[in-house]
Parts: sequence; C-alpha cells; structure tokens
Amino acid sequence: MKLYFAPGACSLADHIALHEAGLDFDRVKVDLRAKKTEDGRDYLKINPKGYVPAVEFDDGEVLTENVAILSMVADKAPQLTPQGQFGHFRLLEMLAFISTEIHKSFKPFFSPDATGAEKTAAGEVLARRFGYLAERLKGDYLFGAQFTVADAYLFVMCLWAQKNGLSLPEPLLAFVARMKARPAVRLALEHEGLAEPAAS
Ligand SMILES: N[C@@H](CCC(=O)N[C@@H](CS)C(=O)NCC(=O)O)C(=O)O
Repeated sequence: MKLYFAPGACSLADHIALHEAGLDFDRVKVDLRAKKTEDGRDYLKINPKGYVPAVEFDDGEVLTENVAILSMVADKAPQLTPQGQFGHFRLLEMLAFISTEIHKSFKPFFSPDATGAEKTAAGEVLARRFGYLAERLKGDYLFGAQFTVADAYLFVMCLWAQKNGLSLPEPLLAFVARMKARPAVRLALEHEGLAEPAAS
C-alpha cells in the first residue's frame, strides 16, 4: 500500500493512523502545486481530484477522502474503532463532523484571496466546533480512554489551529500534548519533517 501525502496536510491524519494500525505502507510525497509526485509522476493520473490523501493498494486500486481512508484503516485495525454496538457509526459521525465542520472551515486560512473578515468569521465557527469537542472530551481521547483514527484527524486540525493563531480550549491543548507523546505520532511527524527539535 502507498500513502500519497504532503507534509503537514490533512494526509498527516492518515499517516498517523497507518502507523497506529501497524500496517505496512510506503510514503510518496506530492507537490500539490505542480501536481507531481516526488518520483516525477503526474499526480492527477493517480488521483484526478488533485489533492491528498490518496492510498494506492497493491493491485492499483486507489482510495481517496480522509473519511474513507481513516475508515478503511479502522476496518483493518479494529482496535482503532470505538467500541459498542454503534462503534462504526459513531466513528463515521465523528469523521464526518471533523471533515465537513472543522476541516472545511479552515478554507479561508489557506486561500490567498480570503479577506480578514472571512478569516475572523471562520475563526469564530472553528472556535465553536473545537469548543463542542473539548466539552465532550471526557477521557484522554474523543471516545474515552481508547485512541481511535478520529483522534488522528482531530490532532491535525488542532495543529492547523495553532499554526494559524487560533486559540484552543485547555482540554484540546492537553490532547495535543498527549498525542505528541504517542510513538506513532512522533514517527509520522518525523517522516514528514515536522518533528520538534529535542529540548537541550
Ligand atoms: N475532501 C478531501 C479534502 C482533502 C484536502 O483538502 N486536501 C488538501 C490538503 S489538506 C489538498 O491536497 N489541497 C491541495 C489542492 O486541493 O490542490 C478529504 O477529506 O480527503
């Protein structure tokens, strides 16, 4: 399996989830402006949508969209799916919320044409969405004591918030610190060139 990614992009969630699942995969970096892979291929031939993440299976089949890829990883590693009768659906509910209500709300922060007012409005929406998740964070992770693939996605959204100067509620700051201590997270950050230098 190959993961197509760009450093620090939302594909970091899938990268973390694949490491957490202990799955064997190769990483292929994509230049999102040029739509080229690091080995010189036309990325649009792999994913005509032109964005990351994409996963290519060994038989050549390609899966895109964070919600689908994270669900696929959880399917292969059931310990990364919330427990309970509706665990699978609770996971989809959470992934859909993060994708459509948080991830997409960052759009003005990545758009060179966005006005200050648009960024302020998006920041207010994001503060409400992060506030909702901070309220329901009763254990270490979104579904309590157990880490699930949804935590990987939330983690990347929290990093984006911090990078864009948005303040996060205290429970999410603690969540970010917990996530950064996980070996799979450290490995993914290191592979993407995002690891923080060790304190001297
Ligand atoms: N709906 C997609 C959105 C993916 C997405 O927004 N990818 C960004 C990086 S975080 C990207 O590759 N943008 C480059 C582009 O659209 O040209 C998903 O959830 O997988």
